[in-house]
Amino acid sequence: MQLDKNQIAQYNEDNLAGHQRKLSYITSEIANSEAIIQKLIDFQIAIPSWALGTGGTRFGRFPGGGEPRSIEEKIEDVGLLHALNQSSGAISLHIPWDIAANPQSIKDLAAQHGLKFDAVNSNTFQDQADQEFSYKFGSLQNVNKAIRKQAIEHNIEVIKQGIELGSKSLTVWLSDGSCFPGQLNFRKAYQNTLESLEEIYAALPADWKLFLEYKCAEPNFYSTTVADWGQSYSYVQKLGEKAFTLVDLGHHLPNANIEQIVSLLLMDGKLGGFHFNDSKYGDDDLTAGALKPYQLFLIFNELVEGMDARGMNHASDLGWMIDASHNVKDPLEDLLQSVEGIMMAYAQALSVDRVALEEAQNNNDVVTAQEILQNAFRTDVRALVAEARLRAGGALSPLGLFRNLKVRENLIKERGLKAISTGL
Ligand code: PSV
Ligand code: MN
Repeated sequence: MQLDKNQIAQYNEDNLAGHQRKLSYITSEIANSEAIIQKLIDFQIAIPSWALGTGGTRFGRFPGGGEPRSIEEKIEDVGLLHALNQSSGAISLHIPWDIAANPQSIKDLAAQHGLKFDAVNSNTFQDQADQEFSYKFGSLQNVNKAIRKQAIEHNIEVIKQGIELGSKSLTVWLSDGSCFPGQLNFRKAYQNTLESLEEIYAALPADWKLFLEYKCAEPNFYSTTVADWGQSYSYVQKLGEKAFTLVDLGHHLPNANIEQIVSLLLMDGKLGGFHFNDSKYGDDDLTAGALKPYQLFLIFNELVEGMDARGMNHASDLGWMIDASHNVKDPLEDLLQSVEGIMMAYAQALSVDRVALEEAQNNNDVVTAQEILQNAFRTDVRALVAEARLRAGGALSPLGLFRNLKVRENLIKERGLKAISTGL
């Protein structure tokens, strides 16, 4: 299914008066609203190819129908999101869940939808039917050199596929670790992993980045070989200037101060990018901003401050991606909600009065500092985000138009009720 520009224009026309009323109020409240709108237009959040279908638990899976059955249909789905919000202009592939048999035609198809290829993701956390050795006891950390070699070669193959598609980064997430005390020599597991990563790093093109994602637990529940930002940082520092830590918001122990982690990684030039989601108990649970929107805002507050301090381009100098998977919502609707949540946190962070905040911090005026942040967070910036979409050619309310045009019903008609997407 492809959206017609006229349908979007008509929908916007019908909803314009209400929007303009809200916009004129917020622009009178926020001094730099025009600059914020411009930054929002530039900001793109990549959609993971595995989030387009239902999933997310190791128990039942309850597909709602019309899921994309091929990489082409996944691109079509991201194209739909991008047409609606003009902020989802990239797709991140997970290999081998998504293999582009004919990279040039896949690249052309993506370009038709205005999409680029974001980071490519390797997968050594599952065994594939045709692979020689099992990853049951780890991949890059494995005590067996031949298994490590197989995992290294897979990552190099993923880089090659990424090159053909125009990706510029590889994300490595390892499920490596141990389930029981005594199973693993931590030091040897670290050293094997480092050596393996060095070989992968050596295969990176000059203009590529390697993102090393960490996760505190699951599927191993005693130790994880890249468990937290400190461990990821230790690896990426040794690897070199093209290696960075990737922060997935769902991968921390409870109450971790993620905004502080972000700030310090950024300060040291070692923050590579994000996997956005929200989380109460486990991994990739919830829509970004669904549960802890203040935390998401505080993270963006550090990002804006830290990126500006280093003269970085907000839109292009870090990798921005969603990583979520849900069982009970329409995946496309959920992704629209996530993008909206992220955009709102970003817009609020852009509206923080940095001069006043710095002054409050220098005067140890804790109350004023807190007020400044809370005021920004409590400001309803939805009209600014909608205005950015409107100017970029998207819909005033992507979710509203999605329902209005019965997009899911159409996808079910095209693909069938039993169409199921690859992924977890
Ligand atoms: C692991 O939980 C993870 O966050 C990694 O990013 C994987 O690539 C993705 O989820 C798989 O769903
Ligand atoms: Mn992730």
